[in-house]
Amino acid sequence: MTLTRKTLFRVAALSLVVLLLTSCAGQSAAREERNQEVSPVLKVEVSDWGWNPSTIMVKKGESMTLEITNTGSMPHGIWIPKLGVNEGVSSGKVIQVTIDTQTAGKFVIRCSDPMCGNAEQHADMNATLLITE
Ligand SMILES: [Cu+2]
Repeated sequence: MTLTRKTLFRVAALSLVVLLLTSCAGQSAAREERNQEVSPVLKVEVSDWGWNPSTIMVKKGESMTLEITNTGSMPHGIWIPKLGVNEGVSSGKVIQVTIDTQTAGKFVIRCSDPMCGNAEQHADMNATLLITE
């Protein structure tokens, strides 16, 4: 009797573990598929001393990856203070940055490299990220 109960308990516990593992695996696979479907990659050019496009729009909650090419002769980078984005990109290089779009609003994009030009040139490197409701 005791043995049977123990065995039953073990089988039940094992089933539960298997069930949990398979459902977790299923969920993460589904999540990956969704990300691949809706993650647009927007090509952005940073140069000496500006952004193209200078306005980027995305819907709140939609995933967005910026593929940033530095076509300038100086090192630049993307800095979005309010979103915690700060990544440099050397001249001639390409980086990808994923943007957190959970908060709607207007965010200033700046150059992350204060030494990319003189103070005026660097200060002019502004673009706008619009996350709409
Ligand atoms: Cu710069």
